[in-house]
Amino acid sequence: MAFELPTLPYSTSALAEAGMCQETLELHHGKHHQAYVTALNGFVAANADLAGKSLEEIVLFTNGKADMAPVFNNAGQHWNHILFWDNMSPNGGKIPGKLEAKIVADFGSVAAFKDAFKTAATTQFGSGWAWLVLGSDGKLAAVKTPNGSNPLATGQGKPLLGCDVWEHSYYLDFRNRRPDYVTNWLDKLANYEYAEALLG
Ligand code: MN3
Repeated sequence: MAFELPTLPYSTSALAEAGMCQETLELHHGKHHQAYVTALNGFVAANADLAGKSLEEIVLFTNGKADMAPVFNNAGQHWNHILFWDNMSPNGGKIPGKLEAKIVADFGSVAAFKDAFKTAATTQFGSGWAWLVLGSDGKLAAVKTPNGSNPLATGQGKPLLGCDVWEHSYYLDFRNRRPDYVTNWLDKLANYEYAEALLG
C-alpha cells in the first residue's frame, strides 16, 4: 500500500498568529512533504526489497546503506514531517505538569531545556532537525540530526519533539533568522501536550 501525505491537524492558516504563515504551511506540507511521499512511493514500487515494509522498517533498513541514500532521505523526511505536524498547535507553547517536571529534573530548568534545544537547532550546519528525545538512559536530551535523518536511525532516543530547521520551514516567516524561528517555535508553536503523551 502506498504511503500517503497525512492531513494537517489544523488549517493552513491556523498557525499564522503563532508565527507560521499560511504560505509556509501550504508549501511545506503540500509541496515539500508531498514530494518526499511521492519519491518514496516511487522507490518502493521499483525495489522488491522495500515492498511490504512499514515506514519505520524502511528507515532502519536503508540507514547507512550508500546505495539506498535517496530512499533513506525521503523515508526519513516522511517520518520526520508526520511528527512535525503533530508537534505544533495554534495554542502551543504551554508545557503541561508531568513533562515540565521531567524537563526540570533532566535539564535543571525549562530555560535550560530551551537553551539546549536552541543550541542543537542553531549548530546544525545546513539542513536538518533539532529534537527533544527520551534517551535509553531514561533521561531527556536535546539532539540534532542532518538532512533527513532522525533519532530513530541514529539511536539517540525516542523523539518527543522534532523541529524542522530546513530553510523551507522558516524562510518566509523569519528569513535567515533561524534562532528567532526556533525561539518562537518553542514558545508559541510547540505542542507540549503531544510530546508529554509520547513520554508514556
Ligand atoms: Mn521540512
